[in-house]
Amino acid sequence: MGAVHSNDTKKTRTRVPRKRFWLYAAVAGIVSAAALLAVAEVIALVVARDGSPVLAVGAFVIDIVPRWAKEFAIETFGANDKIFLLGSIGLAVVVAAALAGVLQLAKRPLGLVLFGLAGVLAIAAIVTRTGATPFASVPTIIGAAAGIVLLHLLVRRLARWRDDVRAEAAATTAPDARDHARPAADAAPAPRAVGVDRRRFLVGTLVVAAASAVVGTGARLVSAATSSLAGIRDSLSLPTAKSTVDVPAGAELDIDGITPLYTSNADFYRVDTALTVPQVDPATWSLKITGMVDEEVTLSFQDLVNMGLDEYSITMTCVSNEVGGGLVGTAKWLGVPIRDVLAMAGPQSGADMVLSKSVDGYTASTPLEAVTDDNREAIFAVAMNGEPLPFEHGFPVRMVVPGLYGYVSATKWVTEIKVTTFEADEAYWTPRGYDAEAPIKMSSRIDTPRVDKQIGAGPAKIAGVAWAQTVGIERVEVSIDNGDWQAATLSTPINADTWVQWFVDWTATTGTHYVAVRAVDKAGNTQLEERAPIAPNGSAGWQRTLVTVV
Ligand SMILES: Nc1nc2c(c(=O)[nH]1)N[C@H]1C(S)=C(S)[C@@H](COP(=O)(O)O)O[C@H]1N2
Ligand SMILES: [Mo]
Repeated sequence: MGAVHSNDTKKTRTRVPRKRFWLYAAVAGIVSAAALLAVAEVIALVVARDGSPVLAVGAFVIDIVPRWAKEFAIETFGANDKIFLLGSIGLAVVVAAALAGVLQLAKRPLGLVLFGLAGVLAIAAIVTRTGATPFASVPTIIGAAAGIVLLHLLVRRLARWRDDVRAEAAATTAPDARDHARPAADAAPAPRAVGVDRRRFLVGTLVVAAASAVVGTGARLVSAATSSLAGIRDSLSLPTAKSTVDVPAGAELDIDGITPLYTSNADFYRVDTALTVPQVDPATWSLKITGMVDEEVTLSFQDLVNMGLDEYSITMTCVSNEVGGGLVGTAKWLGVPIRDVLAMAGPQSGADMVLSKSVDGYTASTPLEAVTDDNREAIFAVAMNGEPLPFEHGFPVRMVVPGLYGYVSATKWVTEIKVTTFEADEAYWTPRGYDAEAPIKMSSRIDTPRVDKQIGAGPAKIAGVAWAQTVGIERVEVSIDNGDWQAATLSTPINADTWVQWFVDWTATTGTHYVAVRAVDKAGNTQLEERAPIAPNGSAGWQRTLVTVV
């Protein structure tokens, strides 16, 4: 049985045409490339999710594909245009890998060089992407190393097999040698070596192919399932800001119970109409400037960030904030002026509003002038207090416009800005009982003492915050038990768009007291006593609080 078998295989192998080795070499190249990608996927899973060469190169190609090719793909394949693009990339990779295998067999180490070159190109695509982490290139480096080693080993086995076949052919020169090959087997070791090297190549290739398929798909599936956006957000590293907010000494008062100058992201109020927090991938996000513009503009996240980021200190306020309420917060935002983006599109005369649109369908109407004014720091924000925007606060991009309530300006997950008119377009809240335009009203708030917390008699501090965005707070005054208004001490202001902290010293006496607060802005307006409800354009009136001293 053994002899018969050996005779069979020998017959088969000696009939293998030479050209078949090129085919095997191409397969070895493809299999090694698959191993490269599989290893890179696994490493990416562990080290740097943004380091997947498959996704990074895919995104890179989508970015650089010329417009005519994109249009061709969309026209020809419609909604499947992305699949077409990715399929083209895949085909190119297969062809290049096959070529590398053939080259490696023909002219060592050209195939390895080609693999190395592909790795370098992939790494270039990865590290030049916005927000690439320092480790993003690691998966491709290790993957390329593994691919190079495997290509070397597999093609070496293939070359040995080929050499065995050649040696055998040389040893049996008679034209009918193949039919009388058996006696030669005893004399030469070549036939056995042919069998061994052939098996070693085929088994090695099969094992690598199977392992790559299992490991690679497994890693991608795990990555997709456990993904991804949280990881992407965590590993997003934004370029250094061109300018940062200067927080001078005295900008933050050290008083028990006072609101911190900057609200932490965790404590920042959240208001939106979204049932589930939208999950927007910065890699696929884009911003369109449409409507009454000279030329529509579409920006990717990378385009936006490439415009350069500056840091802004801005206090945001919700129209639903009651007097003394907590729907107000201050953050340091990293962003790009909206006016710079609008200028690229060229708003046309006659427009007086921008309608910002969110992925979740939410819309806000903002006066065009508020987002084009050189003196107002209206921004597309990408970061909040030193980290990428939290998902609840609009990741990856939101608007922040000083001096306007959030519902008419602070669109989260923003994807489109339509330049239009108040006459032609209506925002989400307009038919729901809120004004189409809504500047923030000056306000002041008492943070301490609190109505629900007794204090002891003796020296105490009454303290809080006050805001009059775009104008600035000139003075805060406190009246105790309807006494004279006394000026509070203010923290050193950051800018007109950021609230100030204030305090007055007070000697608390046992009993109950009424404390009232009001602010005066830098334009000389005094906060009015008269109360207004939150609808249709924001609450107003002085806050009065009851203090119990024991
Ligand atoms: N997409 C979207 N953006 C939105 C809203 C919304 O409902 N959907 N609400 C707005 C309102 S009313 C306010 S006050 C601010 C609140 O922003 P914050 O949740 O980050 O504090 O977001 C604004 N942006
Ligand atoms: Mo709001």
